[in-house]
Amino acid sequence: MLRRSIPRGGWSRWTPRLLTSPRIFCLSLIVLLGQVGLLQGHPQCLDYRPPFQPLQHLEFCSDYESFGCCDQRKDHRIAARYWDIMEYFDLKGHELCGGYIKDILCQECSPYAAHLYDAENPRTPLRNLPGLCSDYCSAFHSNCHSAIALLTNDRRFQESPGKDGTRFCHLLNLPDKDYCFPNILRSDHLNRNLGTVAEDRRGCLQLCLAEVANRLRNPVAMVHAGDGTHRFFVAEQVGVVWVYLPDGSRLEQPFLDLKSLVLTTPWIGDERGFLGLAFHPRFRRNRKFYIYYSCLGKKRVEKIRISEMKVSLADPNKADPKSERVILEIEEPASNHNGGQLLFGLDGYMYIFTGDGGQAGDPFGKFGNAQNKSSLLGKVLRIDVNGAGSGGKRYRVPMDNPFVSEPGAHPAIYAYGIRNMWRCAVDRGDPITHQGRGRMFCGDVGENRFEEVDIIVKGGNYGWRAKEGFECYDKKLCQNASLDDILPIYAYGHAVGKSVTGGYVYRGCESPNLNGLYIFGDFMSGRLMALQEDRKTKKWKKQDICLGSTESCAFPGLISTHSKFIISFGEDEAGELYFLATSYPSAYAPHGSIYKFVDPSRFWHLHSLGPVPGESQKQLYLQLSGFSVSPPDCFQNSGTAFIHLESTSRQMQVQTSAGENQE
Ligand SMILES: [Ca+2]
Ligand SMILES: [Ca+2]
Repeated sequence: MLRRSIPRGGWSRWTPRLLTSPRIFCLSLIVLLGQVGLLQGHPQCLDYRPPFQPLQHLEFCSDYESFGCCDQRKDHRIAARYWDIMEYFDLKGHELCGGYIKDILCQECSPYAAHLYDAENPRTPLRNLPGLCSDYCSAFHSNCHSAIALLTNDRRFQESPGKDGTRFCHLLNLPDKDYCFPNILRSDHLNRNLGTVAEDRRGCLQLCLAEVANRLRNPVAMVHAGDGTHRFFVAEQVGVVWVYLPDGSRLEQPFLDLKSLVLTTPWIGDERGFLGLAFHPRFRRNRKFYIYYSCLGKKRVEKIRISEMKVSLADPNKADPKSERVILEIEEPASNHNGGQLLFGLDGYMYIFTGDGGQAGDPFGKFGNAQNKSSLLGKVLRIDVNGAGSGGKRYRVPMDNPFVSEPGAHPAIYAYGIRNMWRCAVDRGDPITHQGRGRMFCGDVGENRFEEVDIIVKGGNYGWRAKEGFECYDKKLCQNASLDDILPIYAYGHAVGKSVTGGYVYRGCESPNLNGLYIFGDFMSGRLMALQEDRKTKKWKKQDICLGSTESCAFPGLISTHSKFIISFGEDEAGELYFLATSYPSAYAPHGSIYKFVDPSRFWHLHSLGPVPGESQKQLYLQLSGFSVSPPDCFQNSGTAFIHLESTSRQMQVQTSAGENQE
């Protein structure tokens, strides 16, 4: 099958024929990519950048010209390598192996190259062959094992016995079966159950949803100003913030448009962009709010920037575009892991959650950024925005920050050992007892095995890169006795989901059964989950959230499915809980929606309250679904909800914690 020294020109006549079978294969790949590949989240290139659309047509790896990791130059390089290899083949070999070799070489252009070549796992060297699924690998090996020596210099592959592909395919095996080639293109099992939890297991929390907004471009944050207006502000990754009024309508003009400053691309997997927004605790008085976004600095250095802005004096629904005052900028060594959460604690200080800087395995410096207290990356920072610091700093470091007197440590650090916390929230506390008030919950996205949920405490070391979830990641650092890290309250493996999105502890008054549950999700799998604390054992128990498995979700206005990719969670001023998701996670694609959680069981609570016959029962339910109950009707702190009954013109007072008392 192999032969030597075939003049290159001789192959041109073969080209049409020998590409016939690969062409069919390629066509099916294109179809698959169109249907599924783009819907899979978290694609990444070998350089940790998001995949992109090449500016010019790709002649060789043309399957990846609409979305992938190769430009024309790289495509030419791969084509040249292909032809070099094919010079060793005769006609039969060409027909048998041409397609395989092309497929394998072109995986560098796959939008999932980082997964296929194991770049995501720095404990293993970068593969020089992509991860192949076992069936495909066996077929390749049995037909074309002589090609292996031409594709790689790695001696382990060459030493594998000629006829038996088991060892070879074992070496090419990827621990995550979703990511091997060609499964990566067909892996639609997550998409198929778009947002619905497939299993309705016992103990599954049954909730319904109401879609309150849609057509948003990767909505990353939904926050309220805490000013009593019950407006909410929704930020899109591209850098636009919209105002929604309590009646659910959106103002035509954006609150803020920073598109020209914000660094992002339309490519799925781009973690850069407008990432966070928080209002000053005294916003009503000082009109200040804070933003967190990616931008380009001098010499095209990528940075994250945290700025203060003010709302316009003339229009409370518009930011003053000239008011930006940069508080902090941090250089980003890679385009992934840029953190993005901003929030104010009950202490009035601003908390900033940065990522570890990027690439994989926190490779920077001697032991990574997250464990390095001289770096601001991989940290929770705490600053006082109400004062100026030394050296022209536009913030003050609180005197009781944990590392202010540690030599070499940055005084703004509040907690460390963080990989890439994506979405954190402060617990408002139980509406009556105030239990839990002030706790800060975060989801910390894992490397390639575990996703975790943490409660942030002052001075805490959250373990990364020594640990991922409860397990050691960097063995040497992990065994260091001085690590003294804080374990997550909950962690889950990648069979459940591959990118945690932190949520909120529910403290609203419309769904009293949810009080105290920490509700969060997974960006990749679209799963919604809840954690409940056992206050005796201090352990947190997970419950899955099932949607639409009760008849209640059939009420008009309620739904039981959602777009898959859960980007963020949000709370309105009254404490009702929402999440933000999209069916196509590109910063420019207007496929994002906001969903409100509705607990259908509260219907039964109220049903038991008294005589609400027939049709008015439904009316009552609909009102409770949040459509007619305007937030000011719900007095969070008094522990009671006043619900106006349209059908009976009667006021009801319901105790929020149990729903047993009434007036
Ligand atoms: Ca980064
Ligand atoms: Ca951790």
